[in-house]
Amino acid sequence: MPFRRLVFTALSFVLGVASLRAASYTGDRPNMILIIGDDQAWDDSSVYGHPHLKLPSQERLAREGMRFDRGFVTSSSCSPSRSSIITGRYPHHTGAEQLHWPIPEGTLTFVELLQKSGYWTAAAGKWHLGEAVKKHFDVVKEADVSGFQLPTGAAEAQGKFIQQMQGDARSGCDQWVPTLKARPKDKPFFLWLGALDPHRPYDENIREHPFKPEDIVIPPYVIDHPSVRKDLALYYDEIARLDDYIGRVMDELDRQGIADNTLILYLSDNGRPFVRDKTTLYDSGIRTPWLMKWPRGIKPGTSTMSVVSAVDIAPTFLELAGFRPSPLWEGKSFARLFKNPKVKIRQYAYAEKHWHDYEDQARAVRSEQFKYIRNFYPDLPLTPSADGVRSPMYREMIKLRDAGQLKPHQKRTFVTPRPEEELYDCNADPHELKNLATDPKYASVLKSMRSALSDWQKEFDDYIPKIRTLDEFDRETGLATPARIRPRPSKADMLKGVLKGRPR
Ligand SMILES: [Ca+2]
Repeated sequence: MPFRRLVFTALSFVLGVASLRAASYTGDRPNMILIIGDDQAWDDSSVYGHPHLKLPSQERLAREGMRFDRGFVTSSSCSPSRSSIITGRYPHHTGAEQLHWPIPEGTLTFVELLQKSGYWTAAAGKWHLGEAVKKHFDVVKEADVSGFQLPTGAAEAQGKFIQQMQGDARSGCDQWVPTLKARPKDKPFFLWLGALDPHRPYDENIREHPFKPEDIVIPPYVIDHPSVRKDLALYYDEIARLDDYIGRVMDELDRQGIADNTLILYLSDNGRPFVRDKTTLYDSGIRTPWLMKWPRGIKPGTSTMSVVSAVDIAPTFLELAGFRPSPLWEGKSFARLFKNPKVKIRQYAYAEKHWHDYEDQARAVRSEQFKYIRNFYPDLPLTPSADGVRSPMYREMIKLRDAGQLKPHQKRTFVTPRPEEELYDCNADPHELKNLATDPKYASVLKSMRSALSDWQKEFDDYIPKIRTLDEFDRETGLATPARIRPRPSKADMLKGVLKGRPR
């Protein structure tokens, strides 16, 4: 372990204990519920302007609470994003920055501190954080993901899933309300509620009124095709199913008479599981719907443009639970926004891209208006996640690419080399199509965004690994390569393997 990391880890332990002791509790601490959607892009919601994707529960959260218009996750990848939230650290500091790496034993989480301070802590639904932090929860009701992650053996070779969960259980949300009902009534509680929706794979007819091809909004950087509209409609169906479950949680809080002092935060771990979305550092990958309701502390029907990051959730929740601020947490509490939505919490949000089915390394910094991306492996194409490669959209795009019929923006997922630097005006160009990094008019913006990223990298000891990790799927077919083994080894085990001469 590098010396600075060692110091950090020791400091984490000391500060963790100290902040625990320093906490001053009242008998009236809020209950807190974190609901995490799985792959919902920020704008695939009527709350954020989608004309057809009507989501009554997300609308209710916004109407009865606060809508955040600049909310970002730190990784556009499931487990690294969640690991960053629960540890309150940037992905490269979690020990779990690659997809499927478990959080290492001994890692402090904000949930552990809540638990030690008297909260009842429970998780239900999608887990994806590894075994070590399960003890920070009094109860973990983990959704069965056997029909969700690609299996091994013959089914794997064919790229097929084995479905075991049936019906609404496949949402991953069916244990949310039973968990809330089972809470002890004499303590405050924290719930970590993870959905499997709207992650792939998709089923037809999960809704009484499924979305139709004409309901679909197609981003300009991908193609319009009947199979694409159908696939996106199934994704919308799952977003709507998840929305139903968010509503059931709110209804249960009302039924128990505890809604007034219960905070709900809904966000997604990353963006849309389609091409140039999930796993990328564009807004369609890292910007998330971010809705909070807490009648006692947040004025209804408010919104904020203040930039917030998912790394800010841990210090915010701990502040609300009576903990003092601590440098242990790499984000900043945004609780001040509840009283004044105009307060600036941070000038920039930061995000990281690490291996996710395929190798890549990139970092991004986002201000209220601009996005700067630094691609460290520009020789690699911007391949989507393997489930995206197997999707109808990518299959059609490969056909059109081979026929020379893709438009320039649509080719970007295949083209190498990529630019080392990208700069976008996200207000004027929300799909991030016009790279301004070489435009002299934006030289000063480029300079300040570049400095912001480099300062952050220094402050948080960021680094690019010396050795590349092998792709575990073919970039053209999305089928597994011999490098794929399950369960995926931890970061420590993979590094041990590299030292013994095994490829990584
Ligand atoms: Ca996800």
